[in-house]
Amino acid sequence: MKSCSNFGRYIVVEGLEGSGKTTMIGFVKKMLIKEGFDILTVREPGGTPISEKIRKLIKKNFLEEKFLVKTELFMFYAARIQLMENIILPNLKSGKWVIGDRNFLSSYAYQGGKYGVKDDEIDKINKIAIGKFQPDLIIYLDVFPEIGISRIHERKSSKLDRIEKRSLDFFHQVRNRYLHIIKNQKEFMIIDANQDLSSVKRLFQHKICSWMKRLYQ
Ligand code: T5A
Repeated sequence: MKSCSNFGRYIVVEGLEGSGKTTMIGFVKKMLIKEGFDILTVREPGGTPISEKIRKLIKKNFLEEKFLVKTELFMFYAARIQLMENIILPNLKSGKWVIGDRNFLSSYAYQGGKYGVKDDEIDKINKIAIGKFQPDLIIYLDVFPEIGISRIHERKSSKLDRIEKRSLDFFHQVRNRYLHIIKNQKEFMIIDANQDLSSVKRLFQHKICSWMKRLYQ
């Protein structure tokens, strides 16, 4: 893919709830548009009519039936396939830059681990869904679950979705998974997102700019 010089670039931002992904993506989108880039932003799960329907279903609280982790995994991947095939890949092919709020690393972090699906099983699904496709850059916003979740509480007060209602232990496990699996990615950066908003923005801008300088050297 990278051998085709007219392809766009795909940057993925990952992190726990309240790590500031959406905020940082909005910020960097504005910054890159000012620099003359054609930017598309997408979120997962979501971004197409079918994927948005799957998103609603995944977030809904079901009292009458247990939501199994394997079901979740397949639903996230179903939404991802729709988004990749119908939106992300065509836009990259036309030269646009795409910034994604989450991608496959979220599945490894949230649906994998001790109580989830084994990594080698996720690998198989991942291969069927997206093959060898890799983002050009993954930025992980590292926040302590206590801080991230308290930001979400402040924002939404009482209305938390099914996943946000999980225990702090669950989010600690997700954070540990992220910190472990990100190191196997080709091009990644970790940003300390526990700091105040303007400090995180400064760090984010600095990291993106230094990556872009390397890209165009
Ligand atoms: N999921 C997703 C899986 O389990 N597996 C998968 O494969 C995929 C793709 C998605 C859910 O699905 C799960 C993970 C999630 O539980 P979502 O609603 O899209 O659900 O949730 P998130 O992606 O986590 O989005 P959030 O909006 O919850 O978090 P963000 O985007 O990281 O945070 P943001 O930018 O919206 O900020 C939250 C609040 O914090 C403030 C912001 O102003 C905002 O109010 N804030 C800060 N405040 C102080 N200091 C800072 N540095 C701040 N940064 C942000």
